[in-house]
Amino acid sequence: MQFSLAIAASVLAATASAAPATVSGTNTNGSIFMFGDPAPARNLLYQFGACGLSTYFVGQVPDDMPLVAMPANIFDQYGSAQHNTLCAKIITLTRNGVTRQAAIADRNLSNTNSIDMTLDLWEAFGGHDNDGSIIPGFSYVINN
Ligand SMILES: *[C@@H]1O[C@H](CO)[C@@H](O)[C@H](O)[C@H]1NC(C)=O
Ligand SMILES: CC(=O)N[C@H]1CO[C@H](CO)[C@@H](O)[C@@H]1O
Repeated sequence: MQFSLAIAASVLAATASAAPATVSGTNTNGSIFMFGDPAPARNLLYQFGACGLSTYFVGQVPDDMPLVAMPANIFDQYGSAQHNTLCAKIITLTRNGVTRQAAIADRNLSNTNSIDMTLDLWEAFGGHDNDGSIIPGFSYVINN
C-alpha cells in the first residue's frame, strides 16, 4: 500500500515538473542581427543558429515567423545548443505598445545582452536599416 502511494506521488511530481513554465523579462535590450533584407538574415539564423533549427526542429517553426537570438545570459540558463529548452519556442516581444512574435533560433553572446532580430522586427519596433544602435526597453514572454 505504501509502495503504490509512493508511485502515485512520483507520477504526480513528474506531471507537475513537465507542465509548461513561462520565462519572461523586462527592460531587455534589442539589436539588429543583420542589415537589409530579412529573408537571408532569417535563413542564417535558421541554418546556423545555436539551436540548429534546420536540423533538429524541422517543421516546428512557421516559415513566415521571424527568428531571434536570445542574450546568452538568458539562453544559457535553459541548456546548450539544440538541447536548450527555449529553442524553437515562440517569444512575444513588446515595446512601446508594439507586440510581435518570433521563434528562438540562436544565442547572442554580446555584452549588451540584447535580443538580436531581423530587419522586419527591428523596423516594427522603431529601428532603422543600417542603424545598429541598441534599442532598450523590450519586455518578453516565452511559453517554455
Ligand atoms: C543595454 O545596452 C546598453 C548599451 O546600449 C548597456 O549599457 C546596458 O548594460 C545593456 N543592458 C544590459 C541589461 O545588459
Ligand atoms: C551572434 C549574434 O547574434 N550576435 C549579435 C549580438 O548582438 C550584437 C549587438 O550588441 C550584434 O552586433 C551581434 O551580431
